[in-house]
Amino acid sequence: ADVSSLELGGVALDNNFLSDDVPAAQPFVASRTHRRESPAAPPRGAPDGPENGGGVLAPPKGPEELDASKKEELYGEMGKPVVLGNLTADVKKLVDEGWAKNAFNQYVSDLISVHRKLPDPRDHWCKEPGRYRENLPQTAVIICFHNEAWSVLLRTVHSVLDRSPPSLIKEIILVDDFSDMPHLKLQLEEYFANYPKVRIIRAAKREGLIRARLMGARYATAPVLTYLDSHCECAEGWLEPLLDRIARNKTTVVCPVIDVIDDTTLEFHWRDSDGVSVGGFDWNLQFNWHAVPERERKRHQNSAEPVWSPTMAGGLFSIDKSFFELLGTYDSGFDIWGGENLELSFKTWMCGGTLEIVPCSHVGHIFRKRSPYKWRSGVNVLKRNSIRLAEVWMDDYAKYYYQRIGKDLGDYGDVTMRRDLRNRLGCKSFKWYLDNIYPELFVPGEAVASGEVRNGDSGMCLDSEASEEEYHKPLGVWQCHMEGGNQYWMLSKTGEVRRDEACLDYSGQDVILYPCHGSKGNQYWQYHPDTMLLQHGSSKKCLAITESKQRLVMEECNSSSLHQRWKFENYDSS
Ligand code: LR7
Ligand code: MN
Repeated sequence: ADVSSLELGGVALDNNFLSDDVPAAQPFVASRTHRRESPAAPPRGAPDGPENGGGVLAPPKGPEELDASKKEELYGEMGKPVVLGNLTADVKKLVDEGWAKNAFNQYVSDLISVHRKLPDPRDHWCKEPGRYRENLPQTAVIICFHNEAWSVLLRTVHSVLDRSPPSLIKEIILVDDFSDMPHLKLQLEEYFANYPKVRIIRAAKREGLIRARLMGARYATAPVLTYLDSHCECAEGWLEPLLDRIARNKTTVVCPVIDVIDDTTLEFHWRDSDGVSVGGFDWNLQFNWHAVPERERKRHQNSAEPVWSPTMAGGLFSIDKSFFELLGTYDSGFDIWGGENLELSFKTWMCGGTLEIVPCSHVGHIFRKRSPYKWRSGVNVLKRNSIRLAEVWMDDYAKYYYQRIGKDLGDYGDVTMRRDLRNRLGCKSFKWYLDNIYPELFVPGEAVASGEVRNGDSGMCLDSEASEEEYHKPLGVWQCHMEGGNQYWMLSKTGEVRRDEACLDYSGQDVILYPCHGSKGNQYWQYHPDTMLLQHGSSKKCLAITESKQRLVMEECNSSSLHQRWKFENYDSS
């Protein structure tokens, strides 16, 4: 059915966002001779039932290609890693192709049963009698995909069917976001023909993840929506603790603990309740994980109890359908991927709901290092989505994001209807959200100085990605570009020069980036706006650029040296 012309979330879809690089629709034929064979069809007469065994893919080459010790077992059972031994050139080619298409090891996934068993990652607390309500609401499980690998998609669906009480699954809605991989065409309908709960919906053009999710919601008849990415594995007992929270309060939005499925070996790594993280974000509007803060730990007796989380990762969550609708679902002006997780997080909290991570619920997800599919050319989709988010939900705090992206907002479309929605719902302010829900976040407004940090007359600026990979490495310099990003720094009231969680740190060698610790010491800097010296607290030395202007050094302070002069883009002298 062509549902792409529907109005979603009250906002008509525009058709002009498609650009030429989006793959053209393939003729509707399933290629039977395609090398990646599909797993055996499920035994007839066992619809939706957890069948035993079966479903192991015939590997493209015999298992003699693999590590001999693996021959006897079923690959990857109980979440164990599959390690490929020495490969022939032919198999290596297949492995490489799998990586190229999916950005994970598809070859290894194809060796593993689509019904593989996983270890039970739950805390005892989760299994105590009477822990969950008797009458839990049913859910629709919505799985959107764009060109997902066959075995991975099937394993996602089977993990839902095999490890959820059948009475709680009303339907599983697979939303194909205009894939062109042949196995995702006819074969998918055929495969699920005997699974009455599984419905397949196809977008008539590439909608992107966010509008695909909205399509799925349109078709759902259950009172609760549960979203999963298309490369997940639900662990034993994952669903009941999620639905229980919603049964108790419809405005609670819940996320499972997201366990890591290794992209190379497909090993399932689960973390116990003590290792649970909550979601946050930084002023690039990027999602990040944090340890459960002290104030939140104190609210609980047991680490398996649901914890409040400022944000969600985005892909895996359950929400009451009517609450989702009340919140205006997603901004359907969001394209492809990104930003929607923060949108839903902010408005859940700001408009009267609660966002939780539920440690009793575990779902594995294959984390990838790159995105294997095509994005729109010529538009920075993520930036555009984030600007829409900031414009509607972040009030005056939007400016801190804009400082990061160089202040050029470009065309982000019309957000009037989203603002109307917020007003209609009478949601709280972003300041309220920061003060009450995410007090750990460093707010740039509390900074004494911010922006680029420009050296004397060299045209060079302090520059680093400031990601975790950059920690412990010397801080770099680069030509000033006035676009924020890697050149955006803040000087905090307590004397840190920082970006998000990374602080300039000097312990006698190089000036490096190090996680901010808040106890001054090697991270304490004094800026003298009159002389423009940036002086290190404990060593009393000053930051300087080398003669060659390629590196930073610490020198005895000398206010007449241009090499030691640093100008913060914005300095608040008050
Ligand atoms: O155009 C697209 N259409 C789609 O249907 C692009 C993607 N998709 C599908 C895709 O097949 C996949 O199932 O959307 C899903 C998410 O895309 P991924 O898996 O390529 O990205 P990701 O795992 O990095 O996505 C995380 O961030 C996204 C931001 O928009 C979404 O919120 C994802 O759901 C989210 N995934 C998770 O939260 C799982 C944990 C990752 C973390 C942290
Ligand atoms: Mn994903």
